[in-house]
Amino acid sequence: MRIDVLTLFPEMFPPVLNASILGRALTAGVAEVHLHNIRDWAADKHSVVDDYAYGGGPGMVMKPEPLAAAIEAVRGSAKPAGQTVLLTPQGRLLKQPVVDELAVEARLILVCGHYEGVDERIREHFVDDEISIGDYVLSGGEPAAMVVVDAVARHQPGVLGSELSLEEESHAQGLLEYPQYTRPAMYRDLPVPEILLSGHHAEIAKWRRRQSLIRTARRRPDLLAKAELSEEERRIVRDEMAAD
Ligand code: 4G0
Repeated sequence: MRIDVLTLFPEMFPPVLNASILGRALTAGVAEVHLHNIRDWAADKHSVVDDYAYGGGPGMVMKPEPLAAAIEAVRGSAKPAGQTVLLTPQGRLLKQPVVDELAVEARLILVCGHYEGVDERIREHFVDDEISIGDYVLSGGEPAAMVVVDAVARHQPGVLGSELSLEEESHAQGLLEYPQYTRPAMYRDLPVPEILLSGHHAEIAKWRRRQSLIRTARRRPDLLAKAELSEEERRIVRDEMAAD
């Protein structure tokens, strides 16, 4: 997969993209990220990319010409063009199904807005999709674009965790993860739950499933509406919700 990022701050990306599992995946060539400075497509000698809002009001708006030129140039540089996605608090919320949808594309163009927003004509005529990483406003779309790159790269074959079986995926579908422990078995006066040291794999799997259910009931009861649970699992959830 190839991801092109259009931004006024390309220098923000390498420290994040080169770190951790994402860095390893990109170095291994699992995906390519190409960074482009929108300012390079500004027409005037001062490289102006923003202007006052028609109708007045506080803050600046990103001008259409540099953004349109950047999108068209980057679209032309590889085929097929792929989806052009604007990161904006007004977009559809990024959830795992949205990540799965983006991850199958051969190409993505991520557009990072700044100032108070982007000229509406760009949104209407040059952008295919608008995505928000959550209901809050950032000073720019860059952190949101990094979130999309990370989430999408995790799905590429060869990245740690991407080979989870359909069986494992659908089992954990829509529930929070169970608690994890590693050595030492006793840290200060805090033991690891005994069951995890027992070697009884079936019992461990049961315990983990129960922990996932309890956690989800406590922290994200909204997720339970969509989860596929057995009668026994529904009972565990009901008991946990009643225990206040
Ligand atoms: C476009 C994304 C870009 C429009 C971007 C702001 C939060 C997110 C930006 C605006 C962003 C997110 C209309 C304020 C840049 N902030 N939640 N800031 N407006 O994904």
